[in-house]
Amino acid sequence: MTEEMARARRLVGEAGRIVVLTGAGISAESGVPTFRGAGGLWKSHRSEELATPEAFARDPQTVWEWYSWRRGLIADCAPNRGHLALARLALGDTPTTIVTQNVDGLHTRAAHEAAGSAEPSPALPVEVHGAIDRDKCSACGARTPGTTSVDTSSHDSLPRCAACDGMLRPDVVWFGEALEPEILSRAFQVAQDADLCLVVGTSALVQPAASVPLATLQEGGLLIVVDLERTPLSGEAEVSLLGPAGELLPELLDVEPPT
Ligand code: BJW
Ligand code: ZN
Repeated sequence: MTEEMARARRLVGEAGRIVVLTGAGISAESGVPTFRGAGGLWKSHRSEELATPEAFARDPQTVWEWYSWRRGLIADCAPNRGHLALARLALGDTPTTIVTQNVDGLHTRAAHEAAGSAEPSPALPVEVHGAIDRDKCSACGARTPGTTSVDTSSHDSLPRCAACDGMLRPDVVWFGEALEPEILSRAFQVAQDADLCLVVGTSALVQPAASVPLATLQEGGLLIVVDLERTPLSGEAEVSLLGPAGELLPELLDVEPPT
């Protein structure tokens, strides 16, 4: 075991309350593409043409095609050892909240898998950017389970709200849109209350989510960063562990399934 890993394990063992902030990197080993970097979604797709309300207003067919493709891709993925290690941590004795920027639902699936017949709720994530498997009406805001097999062949075939006939859209947060205020304040509150923040697989470029770990630091807590590369938060971290989350998290957290 490296000295860094040993130090990080000590910090986890000593923590009274933990917050975890995850990003796309934790799901990379499950086969979900990240956004930035080599192989990232933004390499082949321009974010402003797909992940903004203006893009949806201009060309909803193209936006729906992209999200339908991603829904299908994610449906074929499963939580990896990193998601499961975090879920077991959250189901254990140290109060832990998982805050995720991911919309893929893999933390939720890991929570159910790790809990077995026990209560999964302590391991259910705070999803600050929404969930790709839900739809939201762009007119009245009603939320519904995601339309399966969206017919993107024409503008008129796109899914519509049963209540008001407005256009449905994926229930995710696009650039320029506000995050749900209650969800965002919950994320900052748990970060403030934590004495350790574990940041996993995020480039920490997208605000306001990237500032969640700063709330822990501002209250005198510590940071551990787990990522393939150094990120803007690495300089603030007590320990920076470089490598794949699916390998590092089980070693760092060393948590057994609940009996
Ligand atoms: C591994 C690994 C492995 C790989 N193991 N590691 C302040 C300053 C500047 C700009 C702003 C600001 N405040 C707001 C803004 C604007 C904007 C923003 O932040 N822009 C910056 C990019 C410049 N923010 C917003 O617009 C937000 N809204 C807002 O602030 O509204 C204000 C408002 C208030 C009131 C009224 C109206 C408005 C909204 C942001 C929404 C972000 N949405 C997306 C899309 C979600 C839907 C979808 O999935 O399609 O969220 S963008 C995308 O980025 C997605 C992600 O959640 C998010 C973060 O990405 P993440 O997770 O960090 O992924 P990557 O790919 O960037 O990084 C992966 C990391 O993993 C890397 O570090 C790899 O090394 C690592 N890795 N494999 C470990 N195996
Ligand atoms: Zn509606």
